[in-house]
Amino acid sequence: MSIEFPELPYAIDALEPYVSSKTLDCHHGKHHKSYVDKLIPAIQGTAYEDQALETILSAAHEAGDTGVFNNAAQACNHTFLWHSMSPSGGGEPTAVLADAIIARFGDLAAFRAKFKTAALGQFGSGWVWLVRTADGLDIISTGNADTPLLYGDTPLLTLDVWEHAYYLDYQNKRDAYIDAFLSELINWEFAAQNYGADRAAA
Ligand code: MN3
Repeated sequence: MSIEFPELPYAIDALEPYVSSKTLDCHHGKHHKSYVDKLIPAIQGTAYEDQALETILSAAHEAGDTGVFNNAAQACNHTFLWHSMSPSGGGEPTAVLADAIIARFGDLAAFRAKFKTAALGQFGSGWVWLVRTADGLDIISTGNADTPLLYGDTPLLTLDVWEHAYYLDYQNKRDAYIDAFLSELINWEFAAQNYGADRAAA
């Protein structure tokens, strides 16, 4: 069995006051854990058992195996989310990623505005992503457990806009949660690593 419930990459209170320890305790310790806890018995003794999460979610999606897909994709999406935020986040991207942001969006303020519009515009539960496509950078939103990995895009970073991600701290003010992510938490270093890894592979 290759699937495990991962630790957070920082302390439970490290994102205070923008994401409280109460939220992280519930979001990581209960929501994320429950996706992993449901996935493990569902894949035991199946062809998925020893595969990587990314392989499982793609294969389950292809096979129309919705239960396995939802739990595998959500397990994957949440691990990616924790790394998309950092206690030393915010600020500006550097080097090649900064150039790519400017080339695609004009400037960082325009990137933030477009990301925020996408995050506010996602009706109901879902995710907003900065991705690298065949044509360059893009911002996309996906519903429920859906992930850009299904469409051949390379995720650079993501924000969870399910209500469970922000309701304890921001109630219905999704816009304030998005602003805090973009100005204080966004992990440009992680995005740059994903961008660079993709460039190296291309
Ligand atoms: Mn979530």
